[in-house]
Amino acid sequence: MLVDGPVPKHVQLRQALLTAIDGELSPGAMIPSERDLMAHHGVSRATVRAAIAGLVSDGRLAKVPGKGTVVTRPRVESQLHLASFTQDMRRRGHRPTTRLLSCVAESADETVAKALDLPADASVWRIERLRLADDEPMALETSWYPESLFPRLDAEDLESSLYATLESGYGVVITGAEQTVWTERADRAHARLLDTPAGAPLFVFDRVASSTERPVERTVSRYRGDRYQLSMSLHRGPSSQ
Ligand code: 16G
Repeated sequence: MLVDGPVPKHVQLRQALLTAIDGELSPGAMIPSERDLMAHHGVSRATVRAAIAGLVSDGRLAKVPGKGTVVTRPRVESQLHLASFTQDMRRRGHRPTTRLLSCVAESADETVAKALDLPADASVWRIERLRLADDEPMALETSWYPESLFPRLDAEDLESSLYATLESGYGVVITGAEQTVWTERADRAHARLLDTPAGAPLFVFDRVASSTERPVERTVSRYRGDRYQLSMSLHRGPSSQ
C-alpha cells in the first residue's frame, strides 16, 4: 500500500515492483501495464513512469519494443580474480557447460609468440570454445597453449575445465595472469554463437596466464555484456599515498 509521507510515491512503487521481481515474477515475465499500475496503486502516470525508469536503468527491467516491460535476468557477477570459468560459474550457483568449436595446432603469430615467450613460429594449440551457464551462451573463448608444454592436449576432454586439465594432466598450476579488458560490439559470427543481436555489447578480456615458471596460456574471452557485471576490490597502492 502506498502512503503519503516523506518517501516519494515513485520510490515506494519502485520498492513494490522490486518485491514482485524478486518474488512471483520470473525473468522474461511482463510487468502489469502502466494503466493497471496506476489504478492498482492509485498513482499518476508520471509516478509509474519514474518508478519503471529507475528499474530499467538499474538493469532489473527492460523495455521490449512491441511487447512491454519485462523482468531481466540478474547479471552474473564476475569478480576480477584468478578463477576459471568453471569455478566462477559454480561458485555463483550456475551450471557450467562447454561446447568445443575447434582445436588445431598452428604456428604462433607474433602476438601469441610474444605473450607465451616462445620463438616465432613455435607450434601452439588454438582452442575455440563456447562457454554456457545453465545452458545459456555466456562467453566465447579462443586460447593458445605451447604444444611443447602440453603435447596431446587435443586428446584431452576440452569440454571440461582446461585449468583443471592443465593441473591434473601436466602438473601445471595457473598462479597469476595479466589481463586487459575492453568492450566491443558483437560481429555477426560472434553474435550468432552467443545468441545475442549483432552489435550487442561484449566485454573482451585478453589474458596471459602463467604458472610460477612461465606464461602458459593466452586467451581472448568475449563475454556477453548484458549477462555480466564486473566487480573489483580496489586498494590504495603505495604510489597514491
Ligand atoms: C576464464 C578465463 C580464461 C580461461 C578460462 C579457463 C576470464 C576472463 N577468462 O574464462 O582465460 O581460459 O577461464 O576456464 O576469466 P576452464 O578451466 O573452465 O576451462
